[in-house]
Amino acid sequence: TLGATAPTATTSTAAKPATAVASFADIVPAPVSAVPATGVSYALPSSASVSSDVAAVGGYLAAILRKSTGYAVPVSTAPGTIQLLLSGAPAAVGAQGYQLDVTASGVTVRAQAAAGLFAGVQTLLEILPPGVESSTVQPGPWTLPGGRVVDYPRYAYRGAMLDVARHFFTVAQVERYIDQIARYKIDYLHLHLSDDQGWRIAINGWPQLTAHGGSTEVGGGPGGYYTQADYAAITAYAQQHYITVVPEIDMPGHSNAAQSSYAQLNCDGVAPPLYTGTDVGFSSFCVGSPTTYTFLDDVIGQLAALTPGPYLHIGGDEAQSTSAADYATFVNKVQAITAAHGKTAIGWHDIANATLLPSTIAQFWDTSTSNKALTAAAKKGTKIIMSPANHAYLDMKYTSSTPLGQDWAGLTDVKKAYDWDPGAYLSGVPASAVVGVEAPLWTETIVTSADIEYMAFPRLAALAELGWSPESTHTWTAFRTRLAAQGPRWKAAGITYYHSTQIAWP
Ligand code: TNX
Repeated sequence: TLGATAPTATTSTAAKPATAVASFADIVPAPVSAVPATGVSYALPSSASVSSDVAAVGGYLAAILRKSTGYAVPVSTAPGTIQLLLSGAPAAVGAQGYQLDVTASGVTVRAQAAAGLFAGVQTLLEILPPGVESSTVQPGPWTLPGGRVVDYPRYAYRGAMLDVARHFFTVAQVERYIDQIARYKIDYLHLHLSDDQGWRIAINGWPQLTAHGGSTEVGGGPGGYYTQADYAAITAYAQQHYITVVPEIDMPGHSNAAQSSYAQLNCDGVAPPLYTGTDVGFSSFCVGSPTTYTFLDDVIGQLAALTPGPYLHIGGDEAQSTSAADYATFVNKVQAITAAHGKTAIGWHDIANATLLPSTIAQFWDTSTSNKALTAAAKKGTKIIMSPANHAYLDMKYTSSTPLGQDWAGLTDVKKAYDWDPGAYLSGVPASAVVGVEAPLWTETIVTSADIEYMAFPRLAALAELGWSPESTHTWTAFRTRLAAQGPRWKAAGITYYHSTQIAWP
């Protein structure tokens, strides 16, 4: 059961502490089990230290604590006031779960693997006062409520997608988003690296892709691209946050930037001009030309070599300028190329119209709750990532007056983002076919990090909870309260979140 009330803070004066003690009931995503120990709390002393069986996770926690507490927070192997241990965790927590104990004498996180320790650290931070999110020293006291959390995820795939093609975002901006999504136990970052409006990843031997195809973006701005070293830096930073990058090259449509860079990728041999509008469905690689596959073998091969994770996203959406027969031919060839480079393909659910390899994963993005081709594929074993546009798309407007975003899938305020069940959403698709959820952020109207944050928060937290928390915790009224407690945290972190009127922010 979830703790309903926060234990009262013990302070030496009668004055109300500057920061109330957080409650186990406020943890987002809701944990599997959180049992408060009535009357027990633990305040970090100024001598607080971290010991960790995984040095990097200890270092991550200590760095956050140092900034906001101003304490030295050394990391050592001698038992610290906060201990992160790869021993003693219950078997049920698996590879990503953890057990967190706060007693009168200290804090212990136990896990079976480093990723579990990292997840436990996120929960630990959430039961510290909101000021812990600040990058400057805050007053404290740094009191944690006593009790035990035992926690592990519902789904293995809990994703966020950032479209760096419609508008380009720098390595630092992507890293900032990684910092933010990691706090909600997101474990995949899908980067939409190419579209009609821009090509964002350097490919050796094809320099025009970035020199020309990367030189603009929606609205005609300068665009940009990642060198292979930049991309490696992003994947490494993500790995340090236990996040796996899924790179996407969208094809056979959404391909104008590449086709504009190389005439030979067009069936008529003519390179079209760069495109900075927001229409979709007008471009297609030349499916019948061997050059197309020579090119894609280089792209997929290099991207596969650079990508530590198992997945490559091959796009496949809205190929309205590709015939049905060509589409199937193309998707089948690209799946084979992806497999030849040792990766598992993910594609937008449109790929269910081709012959899917057993390992290929389909990402559902429609607004309907039924899809014939996808249901048929699921019955043959295809696994599905759920991103229904009317619930999971972070680029939809919250209300008709939201200054950013689109509304083709409807308006999506927090309740709509939260109130659906990924496991029971698609008719005819068994719950066992669903491997997780993803919150895509398309960026036709999104230009700055503040824009990203305004669209992602609070909805990303809703999607993260759908991905992590057991279905049994799913209650809008409880979620609203939990989410409200995130407001002061986002404020302290400098995140420009949307103050939805559906939430009673403190
Ligand atoms: C549809 S959904 C798209 C994207 C757009 C998005 C805008 C999907 C797989 N494709 O190309 O950016 O809508 O909301």
